[in-house]
Amino acid sequence: IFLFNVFAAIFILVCTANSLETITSIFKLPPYVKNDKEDCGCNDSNRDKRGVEDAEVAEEPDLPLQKVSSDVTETKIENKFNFDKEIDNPNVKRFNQMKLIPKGEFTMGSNAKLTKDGEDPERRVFLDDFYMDVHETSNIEFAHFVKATNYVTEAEKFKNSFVLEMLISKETLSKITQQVASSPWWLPVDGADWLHPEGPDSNISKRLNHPVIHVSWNDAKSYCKWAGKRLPTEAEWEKAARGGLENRLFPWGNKLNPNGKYMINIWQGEFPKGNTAEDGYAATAPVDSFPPNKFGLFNTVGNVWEWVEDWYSTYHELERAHNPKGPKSGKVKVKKGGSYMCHKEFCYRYRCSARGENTPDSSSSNLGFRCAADTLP
Ligand SMILES: [Ca+2]
Ligand SMILES: [Ca+2]
Repeated sequence: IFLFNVFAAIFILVCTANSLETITSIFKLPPYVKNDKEDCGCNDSNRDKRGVEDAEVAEEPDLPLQKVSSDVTETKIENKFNFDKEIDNPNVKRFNQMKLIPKGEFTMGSNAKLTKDGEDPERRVFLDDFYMDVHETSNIEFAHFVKATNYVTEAEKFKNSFVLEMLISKETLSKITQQVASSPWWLPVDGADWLHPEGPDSNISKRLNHPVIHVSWNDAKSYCKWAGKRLPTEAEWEKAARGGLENRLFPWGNKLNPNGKYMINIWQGEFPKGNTAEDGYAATAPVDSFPPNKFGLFNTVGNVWEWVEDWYSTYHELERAHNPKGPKSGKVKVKKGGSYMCHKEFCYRYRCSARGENTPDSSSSNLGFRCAADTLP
């Protein structure tokens, strides 16, 4: 009887241990490590370096280094990429087409209160006819602008720009001494600009069809003016992105992956530790990737954030607005659409009504733009 009791006690102990493990695994928290603000820190990558502090991470990087593509760490000879030749090559695809966005009313914003960025409330907005770029401004189109005007971007003048840590080469990483306090995955990289997206040892030779990045609001304004276009207002951008659908989260509907299909370049996996790139891209994607919306526009949401004309405010007129242009003045400009860094748990901003803000001289590795126009240039 004694031996039976001992075996029974052991049996019960083992069973309890197993069930405890099962119970623990059922209630196990998801593998997300959220930051305080539950966002990607995209609004922190400002030129005024709000909150930039010495980077401990620069000496002992604990995040895995991940290459975007083979050209990130190409040799210095290849970095002397000369785009003059490329832009005269008739085989290099252009991305400067526009589509008419027909006049009419739409519902702007959202009542869902998914962020504190001032998306709410929903309001009716009327817009006249306007034209919108089909694609985000690509490197090849920006190269045409620079060749014609010798324009120097603000990132080139300041000699640095913000880059997502995991895209930076080991060599460049070893030279960085600062980071953004509230979003330590943003590092100011000396020599990062539109021609060198991850710093001096990177180039765009294989990314001519990708969106131009490291461009400030001021740079975007200059480009659009040169092209005979202008920046869209926030209302124009949002109407164009919605593609004629009312009250939908995304340009194609409410399901992120309809029929299991990837429609957008965002982040998969744990942010900011690792991007599994199940949609095919760990950083920027070509501007004509993924299906277009019903207006024929590509990558409005996702891929890169896009500057718009408006100053940022969370206050909105509730009365039906006619071609609204936003506040008369401000300190930061609105950006729309989210980027390849967006993840639902951190930065649920890859939606039509979502918005962000940065100072007009800021630039980063996930921020670009597209132009609008009243008449075709
Ligand atoms: Ca992606
Ligand atoms: Ca975009």
